[in-house]
Amino acid sequence: MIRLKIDGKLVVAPEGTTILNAALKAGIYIPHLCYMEMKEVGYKNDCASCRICVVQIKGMNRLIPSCSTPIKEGMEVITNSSEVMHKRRVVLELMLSDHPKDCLICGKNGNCELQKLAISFGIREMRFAGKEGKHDKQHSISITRDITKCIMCRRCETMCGDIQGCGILTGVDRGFNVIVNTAFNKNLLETNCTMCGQCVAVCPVGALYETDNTFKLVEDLMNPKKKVIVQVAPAVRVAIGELFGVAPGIDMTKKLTTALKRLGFDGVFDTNFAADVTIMEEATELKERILSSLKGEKDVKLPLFTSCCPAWVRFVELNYPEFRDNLSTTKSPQQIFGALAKEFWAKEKEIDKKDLVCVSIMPCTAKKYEASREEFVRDGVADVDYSITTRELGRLLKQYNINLLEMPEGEFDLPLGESTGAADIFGRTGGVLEAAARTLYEWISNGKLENLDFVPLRGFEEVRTAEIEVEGINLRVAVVHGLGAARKLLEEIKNGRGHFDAIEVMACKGGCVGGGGQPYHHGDFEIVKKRAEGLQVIDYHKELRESHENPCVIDLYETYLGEANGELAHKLLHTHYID
Ligand code: HC0
Ligand code: SF4
Repeated sequence: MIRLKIDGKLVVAPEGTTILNAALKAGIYIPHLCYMEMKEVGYKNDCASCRICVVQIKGMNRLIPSCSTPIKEGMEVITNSSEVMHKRRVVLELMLSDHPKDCLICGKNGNCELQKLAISFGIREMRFAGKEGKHDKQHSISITRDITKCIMCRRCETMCGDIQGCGILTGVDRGFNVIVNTAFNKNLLETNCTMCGQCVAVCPVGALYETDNTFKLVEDLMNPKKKVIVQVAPAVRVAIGELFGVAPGIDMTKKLTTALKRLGFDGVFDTNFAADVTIMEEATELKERILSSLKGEKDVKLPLFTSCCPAWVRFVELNYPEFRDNLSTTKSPQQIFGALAKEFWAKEKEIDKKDLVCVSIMPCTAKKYEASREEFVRDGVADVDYSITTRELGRLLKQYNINLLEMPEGEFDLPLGESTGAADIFGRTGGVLEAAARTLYEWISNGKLENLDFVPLRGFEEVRTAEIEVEGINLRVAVVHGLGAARKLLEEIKNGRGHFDAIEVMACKGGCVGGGGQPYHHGDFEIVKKRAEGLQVIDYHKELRESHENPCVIDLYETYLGEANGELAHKLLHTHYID
């Protein structure tokens, strides 16, 4: 352990700790901008490019960045001398000198870390004349890039390269023109970008943000010719409260249903219902593939990969086409919901599906892209018309002066609002596979599973594996979160190492609870963990915790769909993947 003084306070911290971390741990705040670290998931951006975190060391005649300087025995650090304050301010003013000043219409207005620094430093005049870069805004279906706003903190580059293994974003150019960009300034959709939005989640400024669909939604809601219905993803319910001052992980489902009804939706439904349907289809698919393989049939595609994460699907399509047929053909719950709403619910309600607008609220930016894929358009009608993120919903509720906290408790509409605990855990890493395992175990054994908790599949290790024995069959399964980790596992499998029957992959660390559309966590992964725990608590408290026990799902198959993976189910609930 190293002993040092920071602002006269004795601080003890392990060797290798940076001054910044030692200070933060000791409750001494040093402002910083580019630095971000999430130890639990191996994310560390410490390029020391912004220099906001400079401090003075007694006996040294220059200021040093605290984020990249390790502590030393006997060191005396001063974080708030006049010299430090002066230099920090100059650094900030220089940074602002070439930064656009259109804060009012910026995608990060109110959430911008640079804006917060400018507020705290009381900057009122621009003393230096910088040269603002000239780059047009670049829109994609999921993410908008306003790279003139880039401050070269490189957080997105570290996220995309080190954690997601995608390497789409990198520093280019020199001087005032330096920015993080795609190769040849291509639109993200023209690159191998997966739309995961993890770069958005860490961008401190408005260089990256979700493409906003809220105004489109307002227009649809006031159009008397349209019926507008909404579905809510599992991970949204344990995060939306944060935008209203509630702790992460608190279940806001009941208040949220009322809030959505007050927005004026004609039906307020649950993606969870469709998640239970997904398990019916995906578990059937897995069972069929395993039984075929046991019979010695050739060309059975195992391991089966879950396919509900659209960023993961796009990652496989673009980077590992040889594994494309390993992806489950079952549509994601978002898309299954849309297909059922437009074909089944619309018919029941005698609504022309062309007049029905199906909106989803997702923790994810890639879901916007998924909704737009042409594979999910039938007779010129999309399953899901568009998606908005948790953050967009928070803004919309505030616009409508709907205080989530003051809402009386309500319920989802039926039948597309009924769900089991298995569906809730979809929103955390390992949940889809655990939900599938619960159902598959009972289907193969024809018995009742005593313990529904597949604990080895839980937690936040990069890869978790388990063997599940049922009726003499040994199922080997794995769970991965983060696309970089998935890439490593795929390479292992390609090289003949790692034999599995089923693998769940979620692109974002922690699963959907850590999605690129969730309230900003500002590098605090504990927030993501709390949301995951929140979903687990909901699962524990549900009366039914297995998808195949959902009474509305059972009824749907009996009265409308027929067999799981049967003719109609296949037509509506399955898809194919692109070369
Ligand atoms: Fe997810 Fe989903 S669990 S991907 O993270 O499978 O976005 O929450 O809605 O579709 O259900 C996201 C979350 C979903 C889907 C579900 C799956
Ligand atoms: Fe990289 Fe994901 Fe951002 Fe695309 S969305 S640039 S894959 S981090």
